[in-house]
Amino acid sequence: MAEPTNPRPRILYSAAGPEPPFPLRMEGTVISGFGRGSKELGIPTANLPVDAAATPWIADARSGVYFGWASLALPRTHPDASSSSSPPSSTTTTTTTNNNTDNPSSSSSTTPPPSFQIYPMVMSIGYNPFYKNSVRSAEVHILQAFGADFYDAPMRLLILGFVRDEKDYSGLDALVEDIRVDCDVARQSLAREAWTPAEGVVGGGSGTLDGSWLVR
Ligand code: ADP
Ligand code: RBF
Ligand code: MG
Repeated sequence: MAEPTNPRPRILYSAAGPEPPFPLRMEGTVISGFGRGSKELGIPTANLPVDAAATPWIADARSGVYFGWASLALPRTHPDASSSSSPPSSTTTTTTTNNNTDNPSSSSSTTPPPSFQIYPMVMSIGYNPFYKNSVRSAEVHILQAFGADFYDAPMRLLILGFVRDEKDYSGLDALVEDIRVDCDVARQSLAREAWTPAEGVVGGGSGTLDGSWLVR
């Protein structure tokens, strides 16, 4: 394919920041999806349960592609887990055996829960017409490579905008090509100051968006 083909705009909405009804929030634990090999296509998607009791707005939400920020509380053993909030444990075991005397906030041997880290994301909410699903799914592609899976991790989403309606395609290549463009749209739209959280974004970058709910 020699032509630059896809004429879709890469930056959506005003530089001034998200517009109502956004931001929308969603949270849950990462579950197994349909097992269709999204990972092999280079677009793994972390699935969340679609639960109108926990996420009231979702029942009326337009099906389609959205973008925003995801936060993950990765277990300490995960290769991409944050190291800033806790000292390395495996290399400092020479003289101490599980004592917490240097940590006044910890009264037992339990370690504090992992902290949330923020990543840019693009997601689909809908029936995936290419696969003709009968139940609605919510799946999030985080715009970063991970060293390991993170099933069962707590995930929060701050959804900031709508990209497009979901579509059917004549083949998998066309679907994947459109998702690649969605990723580009998300990345470029989120890169602006008013669209970037003030704190907690993995790999740096900070803006003026209130992303405090993602990390608390
Ligand atoms: P499933 O059908 O179980 O959702 P996928 O092929 O969509 O399988 O892979 C999803 C899993 O891949 C996620 O649950 C997560 O553990 C892992 N994963 C690794 N990298 C990413 C990423 N960048 N975005 C989303 N999930 C990722
Ligand atoms: N599935 C569809 O059937 N139609 C779509 O338009 C569509 N768009 C998607 C956009 C994004 C950003 C993502 C992450 C997924 C999308 N999907 C869509 C879901 C896709 O079919 C699913 O992730 C498959 O598992 C990919 O193999
Ligand atoms: Mg998935």
